[in-house]
Amino acid sequence: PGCLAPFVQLGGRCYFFSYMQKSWSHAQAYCRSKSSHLARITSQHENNMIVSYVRTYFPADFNWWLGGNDMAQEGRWVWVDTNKVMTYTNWNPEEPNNIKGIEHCLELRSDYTHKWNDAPCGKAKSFICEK
Ligand code: 2F8
Ligand code: CA
Repeated sequence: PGCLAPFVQLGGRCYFFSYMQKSWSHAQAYCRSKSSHLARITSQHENNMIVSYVRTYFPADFNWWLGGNDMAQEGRWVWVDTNKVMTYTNWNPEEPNNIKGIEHCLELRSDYTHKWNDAPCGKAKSFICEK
C-alpha cells in the first residue's frame, strides 16, 4: 500500500512535512485531523532519514515541530502519541535549556544542524506529522 499523498514513506512509516506554520498544539491538531500525530523519533536511523529528507527538499532555514513536550512536568520529555518518556534523544549541546521558563515543545532546528531544541510552544513553525 505505501503512503497516501501528501504523506511520504521513509523506512516503514508515513510522514507529512508542512510548509504551513502553526503553534505546536495547532500543528498536533492538524496532524490528528489527518489520522496522524506530530512525529515521534525513536532511533538515530529514523532521525537521519528525516533530517536527510528536510535537507533535500526544504529551504535551509526551516525549523520543525516534533511530537515531544514537557508540558506536564518540567524536564520530563514525553511523546504526544504515547505519553511515554523519550528514550532516544538528539538534543543539541546545552539543550534543553527552557529559556525564560517557557520552552516546553520539541523542535528540530536547522541552525543546530537539525539537532533538537526545546522552544516556546506558541511559536508558529513548520511541523512533521507521522502515521
Ligand atoms: O528561539 C529560542 C531558542 O533561541 C536560541 O537558539 C537559537 C537558544 N539557544 C541558546 O541559548 C544557545 C535556544 O535554546 C532557544 O530555544
Ligand atoms: Ca531551548
